[in-house]
Amino acid sequence: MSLIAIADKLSAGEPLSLADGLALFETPDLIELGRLANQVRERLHGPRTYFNRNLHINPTNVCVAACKLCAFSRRSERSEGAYVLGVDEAVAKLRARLAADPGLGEVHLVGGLHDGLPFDYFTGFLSALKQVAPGIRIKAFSAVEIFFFHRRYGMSIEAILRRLKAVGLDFLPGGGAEIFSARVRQAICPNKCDADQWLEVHRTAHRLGINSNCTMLFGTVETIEERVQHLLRLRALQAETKGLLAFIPLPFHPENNALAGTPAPTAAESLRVCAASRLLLDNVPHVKAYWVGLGLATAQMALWFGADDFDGTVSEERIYHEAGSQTPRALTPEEIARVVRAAGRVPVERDTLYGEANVESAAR
Ligand code: V47
Repeated sequence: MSLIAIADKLSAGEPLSLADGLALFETPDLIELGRLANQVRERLHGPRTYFNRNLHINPTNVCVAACKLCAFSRRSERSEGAYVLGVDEAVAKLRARLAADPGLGEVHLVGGLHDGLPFDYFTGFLSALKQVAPGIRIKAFSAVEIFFFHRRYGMSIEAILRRLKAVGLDFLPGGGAEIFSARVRQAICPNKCDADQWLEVHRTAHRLGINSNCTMLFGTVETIEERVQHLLRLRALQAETKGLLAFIPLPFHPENNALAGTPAPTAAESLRVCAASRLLLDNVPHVKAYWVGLGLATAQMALWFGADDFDGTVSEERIYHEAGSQTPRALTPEEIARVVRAAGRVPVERDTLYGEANVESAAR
């Protein structure tokens, strides 16, 4: 399948097939691939590049899953570097961030699968944060955590989501999808939910009016076909529910984890995945260049390879930095705007649901 034939399909608005996807991942013509993805990106969003003011909080790094890809998790509370954040500590972090930046719009909350905490710990966490700042949206708990709660606390996925929504959950982050192939999951994350279970959590969330993001972790042991199949499963979920707002390609970081020694994906590989994803996921509105994962330089380039979102100010990021990310741990909104403008794009501050945010301060 040539890129010319794929370009014709795209002009006709036809969804791409598995064979088309393989061709996108195999073509030597990275620039043409980027041009096609950029056409879609500009048709949907013009030159706009979205970002938000967010704060990452990871309640605990204690995790029973022991995923080989992860540098963040600790096996038990007794392991070196293990922690469980008290609700008061999380509230103090939020208050400090709000004092520094009253325009903060979102808390991004994800953590390990800790089997010794009551469900009340998590509901208490959400309601305490929401009480401090009722206007802030809480994007919390990957599908892997929701599925773990369902098993651990003996409630249906729907009941878990309803309980969390009632105390402040607004949105589900896209983590934990990794690669849906059972072969790959067995190799890199055998103890967490499988593809069907991950998809079922998002399907249920969408039915309850909770939107979500989705991700793909690339650069471990997956084949190109497994990447394309992953993207096609996300596209099928979206065709069914329309609840996904953004896709985030996540390049593997190989430091301090059990897959150390695997070479990290190059910038060219990350740009290819970004562009191919933009073209295959024709029904997902946004593609995020998560600068913490990509690195700032590659994230800038990604804005010409299909991505229209730079993620956010982040602050307090741990998962990628423990796995070797060399980016800053946070950026100010001004720094993001400068980096985006330097890439030739127009920064637009957004809220969690892609409404424009802090428009007055952006004009200054
Ligand atoms: O699920 C963990 C990945 C994810 C490593 O929804 C690793 O807006 C690379 O999902 N190398 C968590 N990746 C991050 C995530 C995310 C990030 C930003 C925005 C959003 C969103 C979601 O990070 C995990 C896993 O796939 N991860 N360890 C690693 N060593």
